[in-house]
Amino acid sequence: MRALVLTVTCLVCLEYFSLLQSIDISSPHAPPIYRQCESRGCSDPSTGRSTYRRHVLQALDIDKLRMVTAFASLSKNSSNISTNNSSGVKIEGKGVDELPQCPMIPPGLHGRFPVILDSLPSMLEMEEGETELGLELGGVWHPPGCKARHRVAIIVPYRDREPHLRAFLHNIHRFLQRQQIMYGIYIVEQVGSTPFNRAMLMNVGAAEALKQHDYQCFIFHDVDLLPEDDRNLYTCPIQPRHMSVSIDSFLYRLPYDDIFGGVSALTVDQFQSVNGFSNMFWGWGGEDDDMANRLRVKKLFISRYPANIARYKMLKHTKDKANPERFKFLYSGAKRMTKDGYNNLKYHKENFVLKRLYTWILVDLPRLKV
Ligand code: BGN
Repeated sequence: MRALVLTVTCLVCLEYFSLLQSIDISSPHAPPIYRQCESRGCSDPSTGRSTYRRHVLQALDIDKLRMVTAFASLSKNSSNISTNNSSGVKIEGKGVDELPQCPMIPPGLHGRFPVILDSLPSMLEMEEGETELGLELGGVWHPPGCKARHRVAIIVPYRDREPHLRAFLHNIHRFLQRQQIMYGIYIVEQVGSTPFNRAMLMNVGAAEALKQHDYQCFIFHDVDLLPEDDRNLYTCPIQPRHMSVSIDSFLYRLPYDDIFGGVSALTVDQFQSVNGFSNMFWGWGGEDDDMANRLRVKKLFISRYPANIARYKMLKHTKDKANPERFKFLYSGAKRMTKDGYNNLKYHKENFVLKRLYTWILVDLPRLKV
């Protein structure tokens, strides 16, 4: 039996590594949306050869992914470690720290899945059905049966978009739970009718989330974007990651190389090293570009999943008024970086509620001088 398990594991590993190899020779003739450009450019000037790369998750199909994890748990069981962890079965009486780590590749992923937008329940109905999700107050969740590899705060700047919030909550919890991460959802709402300050709300969300839990990773998330593929893991890699690569309303194409808006991931350390977001962008536009500039100053690079995985649906809404001052603040951004951001953040917390599906933070934002 042992020999059989060993042979099968070896075969699976061989297949896995051959897939890893195959990502380097991905066809340059693939449609552009399937290709990823390396940071130094799309072609090598000396040879003229394309330097496009594909990502390993793109090369693996979902059934192979399942096979790898199924065999991993089979070999674990056969070596008498009786922790039925990757199946999502709760191990009674064990604290999170005593549990084995969740598998590297979550076993319950679906790949592309249908986003639910029709016949959404009311907020009350959703809250009542929460028991099915097994959330802690504040919309916090730990995977049952294993210790999460990632502790992630999902931070959502928000104002006056209740239908979007319902659609977001209805889809996002199930999506995140299939990824077996520990997460909390933070809806940061701006009071009043002064121009929306998305970036400052994200700074507030980061500050408040860190007061609640020992997070490692922030995902900054627009409420109107819904992921379509759960291989788009909500974790923080070594480099910052722009998550919303291909959006239906942009015809599933990246508008420009440095875009960092929509949904983006930064480790807590990366976020702190760039002093968070600028607080100066009131109204639509520019704050994400300013963050991209901050990352460049700190020699961090924007990484991305391939476009066929990092796919999103955008919910319909009227466009906010663009901020006429965004160009000015964008050009002078790098100079202000050390004094405009997380370290000079001020806000008046009007309300803070650990709701069943999320943590709600209502804030009044002052205009800050730098
Ligand atoms: C850009 C905006 C981004 C926005 C994307 C996608 C600006 C700055 C002008 C130089 N940038 O144009 O903030 O995320 O569009 O909508 O407006």
